[in-house]
Amino acid sequence: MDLMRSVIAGHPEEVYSLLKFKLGGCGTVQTKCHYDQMCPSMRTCYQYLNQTSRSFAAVTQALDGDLRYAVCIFYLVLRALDTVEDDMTIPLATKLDMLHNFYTYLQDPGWRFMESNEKDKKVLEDFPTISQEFRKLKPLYQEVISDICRRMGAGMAEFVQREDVDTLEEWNKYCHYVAGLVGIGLSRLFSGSEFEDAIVGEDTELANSMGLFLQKTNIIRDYLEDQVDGREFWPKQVWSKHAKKLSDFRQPDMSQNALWCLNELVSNALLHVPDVLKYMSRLRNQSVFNFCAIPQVMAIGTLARCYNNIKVFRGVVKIRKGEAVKMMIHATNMENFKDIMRPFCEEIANKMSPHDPSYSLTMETVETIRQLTTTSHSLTVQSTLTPLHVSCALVVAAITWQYWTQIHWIYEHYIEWK
Ligand code: IN0
Repeated sequence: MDLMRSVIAGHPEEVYSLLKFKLGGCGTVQTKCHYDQMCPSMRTCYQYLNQTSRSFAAVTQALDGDLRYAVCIFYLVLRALDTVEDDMTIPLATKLDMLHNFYTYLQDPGWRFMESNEKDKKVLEDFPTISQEFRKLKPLYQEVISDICRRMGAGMAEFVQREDVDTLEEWNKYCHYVAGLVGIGLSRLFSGSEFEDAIVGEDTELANSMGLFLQKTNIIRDYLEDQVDGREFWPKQVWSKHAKKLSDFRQPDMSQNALWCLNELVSNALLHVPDVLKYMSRLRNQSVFNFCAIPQVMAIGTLARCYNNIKVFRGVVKIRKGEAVKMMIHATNMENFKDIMRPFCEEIANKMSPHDPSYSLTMETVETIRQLTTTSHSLTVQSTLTPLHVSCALVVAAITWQYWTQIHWIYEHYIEWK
């Protein structure tokens, strides 16, 4: 299905990336974990990580040394905290108490929460397994994770009592709590592992931008899903210029207003790209680079797809699997990272209209990103295949795909946790 989607969309070169990825030839996300050598509780943690996010789990498990355990536990602990924040069935007073005290539960071997109705409730129900592994991490990692949980829990408590997000300043603040702090924590883990220089952990501004760029992209993309669930994360300062209520953007006669608001928010998110590029250029360790690069290239791809796209208000906007895999495989060094970013920036530039109220701000940012991402080579020149070559390759690909799908099914059901 993914193969066909890439071909239909006029991107047969993605077929090669999809096959390479599916056949396991992708070093970026190849796991270095040996489950058989792990204690049962750590194995369970990896199981939870794999259940919550497959592609993120793969790059996490490819991290070097003890960093992979620290990041896995950090992710699960954050998932648990996030699950508390999201659960609308928890009474407000209980929720506030839990958010403020969450970091103390890391030291309590018996703490668990059995009353959640959320899809990831397992991480709360089996929190003792996660906290047990947390307490085995080296003290420096424990301090970082605990500190981030304390600050994030307090920040979430502040926002849980509000209906919506008012100003752009507040939008930045909310995104700082739920994602910027993740960037700050991860960066301190990277430096603490000594795989990265101290400056990576010390420069909290850049680390914060890494998280803000991801979170703003999620918020922009998830407009409809959040509306359906009764949540609003788009900042009022921006949407109130174009509508009386945020939900108005769902009306067909509000399309132009909806797009102007959307474009202004995309433009705001793009402001973080220069910081993202600077942060990425400081990374020295290959596994850390891959881990950080993948979500960022997915985000710029998603933003480019969302820009001026009415489908944001009608359904789900996603990048093709083939495109995502191609990016995952290539995002392994700074030159390639820029080569992936730049065409998305051009995709936005091509969709811009001078009638758009945020045109000049977007143009300015796009121009800055253009300058920062200009490199000596480009991904597009790599494709020198003739149409005949491509057609033959597609036939071979389709046959291999069928064969592989069957083999992989057997593999996944038999071998995974043995
Ligand atoms: C993340 C981030 C993440 C990874 C690498 C470096 C980062 C630096 C700063 C901030 C966050 C960083 O990545 C994940 C990616 C992810 O989960 N992707 C999903 C797809 C999706 O659309 O949700 C997948 O299934 O692969 C991420 O989104 N967040 C996250 C959470 C914890 C950690 Cl340790 C790292 C969530 C968020 C809110 C953006 C911070």
